[in-house]
Amino acid sequence: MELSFSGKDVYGTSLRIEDYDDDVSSTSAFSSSFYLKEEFDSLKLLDPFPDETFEDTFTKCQKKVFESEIDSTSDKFCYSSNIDTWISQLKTRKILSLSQVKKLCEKVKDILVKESNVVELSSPITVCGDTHGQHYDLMELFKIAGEPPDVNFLFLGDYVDRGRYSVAVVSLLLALKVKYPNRITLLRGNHESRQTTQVYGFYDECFALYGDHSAWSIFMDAFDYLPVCALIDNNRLCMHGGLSPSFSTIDEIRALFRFGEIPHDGPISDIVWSDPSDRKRDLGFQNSPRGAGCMWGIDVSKHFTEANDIGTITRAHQVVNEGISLCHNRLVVTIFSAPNYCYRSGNLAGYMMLDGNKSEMFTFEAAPRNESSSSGGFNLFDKYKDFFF
Ligand SMILES: [Mn+2]
Repeated sequence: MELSFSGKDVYGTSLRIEDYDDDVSSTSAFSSSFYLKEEFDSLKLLDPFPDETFEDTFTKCQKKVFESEIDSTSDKFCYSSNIDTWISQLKTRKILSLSQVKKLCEKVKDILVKESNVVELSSPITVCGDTHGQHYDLMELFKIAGEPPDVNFLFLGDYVDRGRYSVAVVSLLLALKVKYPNRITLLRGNHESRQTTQVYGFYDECFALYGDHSAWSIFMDAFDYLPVCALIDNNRLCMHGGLSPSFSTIDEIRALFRFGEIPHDGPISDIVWSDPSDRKRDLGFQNSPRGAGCMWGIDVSKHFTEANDIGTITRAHQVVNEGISLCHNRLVVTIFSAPNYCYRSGNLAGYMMLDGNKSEMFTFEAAPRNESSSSGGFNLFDKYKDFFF
C-alpha cells in the first residue's frame, strides 16, 4: 500500500508507546515465554554448520593471494567473490560458519571504523526501522522496495532479538554492508548491545546455532563500531531512539566517542533509547518508562530542528500500527519495519523513500513463513530442547 507523505494527516495521532517489552527493568519473562514448546514444534532452522565449500574457496583464494604476492587488490577480489556467495546463502537463512562470521565482522569493522558518528547521506535513499530477526519480512521488504545496490538503504538499528532469525538477518545486512559499503548504512539500535541481547534472544540463538557464545561475542565486537546517526541531504537527522539533554547540536553528536558497549546513560544511550512524547503537557525532557533513555517534548523537537537547521528527526524504536507515524507537528517521524512484531502484534511495517524534497511512505504486511517446508534443515527444538527448558 502506498501512502503519500504530503497527504492528509492520517498519522498524526497514531504513535503508540508500545514497544512494551523493551523496558530493561521488566525483562526475562518475555524472553523465556518466547520459546514456548508449541511455537517451536513447527520451527525449523537450517543446518548451522553448513558445508565448508565457501570456506575452502576462500582459503584457496587467500593462498593464491600469498603465492602471487599481490595483497590489497587481490584481497579485495577474494572477499568480493566470497561475499556474493554468503549473501545469496543468507537470503535463504543458511547461516555462515563461525570462521566466516569472524571474517565478515573483521571486514565490517574495517568499514565502520571509518564512518563518522553521524553518517552524511544523500537521497535517493530508502529508510527502514526495526527488523528484529524477522528474516522472511526483511526479504519481503527487499522484494517490495528493491535491494542494494539498486536502491540505497538506511537501516535505523535493532536487527537482532525477538524474531527467530536474528543471526541470518544481521549476517545478511553486514554482508551487504561489506559488499556495498556506500549503498547501505547500518545504525546502532538499543538491541545491538551485550546487555539487551542476553535477555531478548540473540545470545540464546547464537548459543544454540554455534554451540557456544563465541559467535555472539564476535557480533557484539562488530556492533561496537556501528555509527549512531545519519544526516540525509543535510536536512533529516536519523537515529534509532532520539534526542538527549546531553547535546543540543549535531556537532556535539559528531564529537562523541561511540566505540564500545552502549553505556547505561548519557548521550549515546539516549540516542538509541529515547522516545518522543506526544502529550502536549510533556515539555522538555522526562524520565522514560523504559528505564533507559528519556522522553522529549514537542518544544525540544522545535528547538533542536531550528537550532540545527534541519527539517525532521527520523527514528525507529517504537511499534507503530501503521508502520510509520508522525508526531510533534510532523517534526518527528517514527518508522518500524517489523510487521506483526514478534509474530503477534498485528502491526503493519513501514519504510520511507526519500528523493530530494519528495518523500513517500510505504507499508507492508508480514510475509508468509514456510518454516515447516524448509529443506535441508534440522529442528532446533529437537536438538536443543534441553537448552531451552
Ligand atoms: Mn529499539
